[in-house]
Amino acid sequence: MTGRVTPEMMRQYLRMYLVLGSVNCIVEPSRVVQDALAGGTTMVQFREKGQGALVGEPMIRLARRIQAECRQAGVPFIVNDDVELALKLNADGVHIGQDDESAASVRERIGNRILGVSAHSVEEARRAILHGADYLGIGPIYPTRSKDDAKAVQGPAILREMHEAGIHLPIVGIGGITVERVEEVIGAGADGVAVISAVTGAESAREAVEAFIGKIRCATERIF
Ligand code: 3NM
Repeated sequence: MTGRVTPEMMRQYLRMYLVLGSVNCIVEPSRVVQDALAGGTTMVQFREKGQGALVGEPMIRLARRIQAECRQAGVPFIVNDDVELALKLNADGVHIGQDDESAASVRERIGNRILGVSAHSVEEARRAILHGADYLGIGPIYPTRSKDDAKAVQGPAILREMHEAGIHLPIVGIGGITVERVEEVIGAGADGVAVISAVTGAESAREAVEAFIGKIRCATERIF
């Protein structure tokens, strides 16, 4: 990437954002990614966390396989938390939470790569914007079983609250999002949905993503 991603481009990438690591998958994770990309996934985050997560070389090998799938599909590959890994792999971006290194310091280290920051309040969102975030991840919108240390469920109202507070950075909703909930999440102001289990736990990741894309398209057409 030559310059920083534009907000318009970022909103496109956020439409159907697949987040995953090996603990979320029953089959080979890069296979899930391949299927999900065939279904139209617009961005992928490698999030190797939780009990039984890979570390060291096996973790790096998996990251490379997933990255290769993303490259082939022309879809950005984002690394969760691990700035070292993102730089080592020349990933397209990094996603960080509030407990990780400060967004400003990550921005300095990653240059023009995409920077996503999880925010749970207007104050956290404002700080992330000041520190150079390209997008905000807001959640958990609904109850989730995919994150052990998830904060209290916020409901779609938090997305509306962000807009009303003048937060205009691209936003993705996360946490418990299913196809049935897409309309509510986009309707409340998210540019897209970030999903783990509704895709990784589906019998066909491709069909699951296709169903999401169909709903996202309908929901966004209604708004824009
Ligand atoms: N972050 P699922 S919720 C990775 O609230 C993650 O910031 C969250 O998984 C947050 O789609 C979450 O299976 C898990 O609910 C999302």
